[in-house]
Amino acid sequence: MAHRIAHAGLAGKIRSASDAAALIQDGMTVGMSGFTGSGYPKAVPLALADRITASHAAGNPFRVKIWTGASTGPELDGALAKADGIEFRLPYNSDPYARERINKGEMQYFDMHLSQVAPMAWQGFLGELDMAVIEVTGITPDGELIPSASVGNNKTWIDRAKGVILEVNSWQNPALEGMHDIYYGTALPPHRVPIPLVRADQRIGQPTFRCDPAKVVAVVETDSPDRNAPFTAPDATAHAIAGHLIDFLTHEVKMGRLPASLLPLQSGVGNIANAVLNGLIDAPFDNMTSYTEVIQDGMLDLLESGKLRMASATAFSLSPEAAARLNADMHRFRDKMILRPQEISNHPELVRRLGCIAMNGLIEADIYGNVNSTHLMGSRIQNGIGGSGDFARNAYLSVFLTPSTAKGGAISAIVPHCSHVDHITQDVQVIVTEQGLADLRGLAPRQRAAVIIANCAHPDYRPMLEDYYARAMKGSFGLQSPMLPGEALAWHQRYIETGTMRG
Ligand code: 0RQ
Repeated sequence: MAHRIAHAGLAGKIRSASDAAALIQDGMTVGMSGFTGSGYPKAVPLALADRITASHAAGNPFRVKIWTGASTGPELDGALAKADGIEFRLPYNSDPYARERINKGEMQYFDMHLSQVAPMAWQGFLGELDMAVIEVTGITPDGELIPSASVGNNKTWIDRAKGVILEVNSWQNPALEGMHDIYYGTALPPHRVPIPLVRADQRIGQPTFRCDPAKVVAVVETDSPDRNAPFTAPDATAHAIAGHLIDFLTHEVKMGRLPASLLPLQSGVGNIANAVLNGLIDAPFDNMTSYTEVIQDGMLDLLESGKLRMASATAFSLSPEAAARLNADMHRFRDKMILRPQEISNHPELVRRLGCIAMNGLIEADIYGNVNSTHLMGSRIQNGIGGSGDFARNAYLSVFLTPSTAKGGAISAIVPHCSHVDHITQDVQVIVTEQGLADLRGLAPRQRAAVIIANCAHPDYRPMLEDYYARAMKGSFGLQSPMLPGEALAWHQRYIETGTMRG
């Protein structure tokens, strides 16, 4: 391991995980690395959770505020939430224990656009950052840090925190060195300047994080895998959704509205996004690029097929098999991948300039094309907005993908009115379900309603939506976006009371 820590001063700061965790006090704000289950610290959060559990048992409350890049893993969010050690968390969570605490009202959760986290941390109103806990692949002889399998907000946490704890994880492949592009040119207004990136494959920064060695309070050696959740194989629904979208993209190329290599792809996480990427292997597009948040299995397959020329992201989000494949062939993949800070991978200026094709999942869409990505029945958080807002609003083409029903058909994903809105109708251009695709570009609300109900709703729910819409046309206060307020949300109330949205 010693060769991973090539800086003599920092090698002298090696401590055990529990000694490092002892430097974190009750009430502190801690910025941790980690993005979609990769590159998060594994040993210090576990040791901290043990300490918190012991402290609670002794009658001394102990809770910290946690900032991350996005979701992490069971050793971080899971362990700390189980220990009831998180008072406040930002920006994106998908851990089931933390989700439960949030929905029971036991944890404050500030769900933010991922591109805005670093700038807001610099603006200062989030408060001071007491400690950064960052996983790295190694430390160079001059004390610079070789990033791990995610970049996230690490640059900002290292710069802002009063103290830094480093976890040097020898499980991460040393050949990751050179894959990252850390841009140091961001500033707050009035000093902000254009970000000089005009192509998805461009490098504008340096491969390492700068870090003042004097700020490092402990270095912990680890050898632990990332979370790497497996993907389930795409089912018939996912294949149908992918098929509709690929037909649409093919048509757009034919009409001259997209180039034959498409435009840089942004793909959300989950099985449907993965099915779309797999479908693109056999689609008639070559020389594609991606400018996205995470590189998942499907993206790796696309790279291997030669159809995708390069992928730019802020993190990996791979199954164990894909992680092993990447690790075994890192040298070959490294030249085709760039990992950047999330304020750059998700930057609205860059998403708009590059003209990304955004493809994200949803919880529900209403008949006018507003989209709810986050709250079940309007109040229960599932994960968070993640990067979907950064991309949807600024994309060249903003697509949302979903099965037409959830919970075995008891819930329609197409509803009269979203119970919570993350993406307003202006940010939603295409909705795809296994039933079909609604191209909403250029359509006014009543035109959108007709296309969404006809093309996207499940046949079990289509008559109910048609009936509602016909009555709304008669009883609505105005006819720009016809609505019967009480009845619209009664769909959700019916599910809460009876377990089904069916009438
Ligand atoms: O819950 O497992 O308890 O049954 O929601 O749904 O079907 O597993 O779908 O994994 O594609 O996630 C929007 C959550 C979809 C995701 C969302 C229930 C359903 C299940 C999950 P159960 P599925 P997916 C860049 C992009 C926001 C962040 C984002 C997401 C659970 O895509 O988090 O886009 N997006 N980031 O049963 C009630 C409905 C429901 C419903 C689904 N209508 N009503 N429950 N569910 N629809 C990536 C990052 O930012 C990192």
